[in-house]
Amino acid sequence: MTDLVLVTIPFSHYCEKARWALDRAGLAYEERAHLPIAHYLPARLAGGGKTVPILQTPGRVITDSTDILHWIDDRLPEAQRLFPADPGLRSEVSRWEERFDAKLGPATRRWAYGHLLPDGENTQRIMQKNVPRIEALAVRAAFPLARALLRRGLNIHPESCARSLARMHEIFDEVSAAVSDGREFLVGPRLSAADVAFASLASPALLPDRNTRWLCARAALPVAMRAEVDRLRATPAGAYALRLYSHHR
Ligand SMILES: N[C@@H](CCC(=O)N[C@@H](CS)C(=O)NCC(=O)O)C(=O)O
Repeated sequence: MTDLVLVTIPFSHYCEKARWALDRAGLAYEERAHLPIAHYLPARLAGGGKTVPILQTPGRVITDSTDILHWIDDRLPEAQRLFPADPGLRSEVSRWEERFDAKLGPATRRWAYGHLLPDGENTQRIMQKNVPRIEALAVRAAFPLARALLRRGLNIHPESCARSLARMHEIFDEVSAAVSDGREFLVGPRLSAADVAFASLASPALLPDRNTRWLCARAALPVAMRAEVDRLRATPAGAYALRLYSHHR
């Protein structure tokens, strides 16, 4: 029994970021997962807006993944928090995290959908996992419509996907430069919100083994996507994110 409810789209990487922080803090929660578009009503009923994750707590409803991480931090001893107390480290963590939230998350999402949506069979399989049966049936019955809505909603076409891939490379290069000295964490001596945000928001482009429950196995990816995933996994930034998944997720 728990009084925390997390409303999600199960394969959303922002939701993965919130789940990671909740799991790491040992906080029990009930996840209510929905498909994109089908999530609108549950999100509203939960007291949120258009986007997930939404965390319902006894005191308030939190409608942004970063705010969820801060709320969790308030419940943890200083040594376990994702935002360090030291002002210099804290502002560096926040700077990276904001960049990942604003630029990396939208880019990996658009790029991954751009590859996955044409592969109707695999995408339907991903979408039917972990959601209410009625939504799984609906997506099976009306996949072409769902696909068209997603393409329009996320502005997915070859040029925008190419721009997103360029943005991903830019951010991976920045992170690779920062971790090329072999450090375990992006900022400071222990896991921070910058690490959790990077690994989660990069996960559609890295397919960490620990995240396949929410996405799919690498072997099931379209060939061109798999090739890029393998390239990104081999970068210092990719290797660092995969290490975070192996050791800290
Ligand atoms: N800044 C928000 C972004 C969350 C976000 O973009 N969520 C996406 C899923 S990946 C969403 O709910 N999209 C639905 C929509 O915009 O209609 C956060 O960090 O929580």
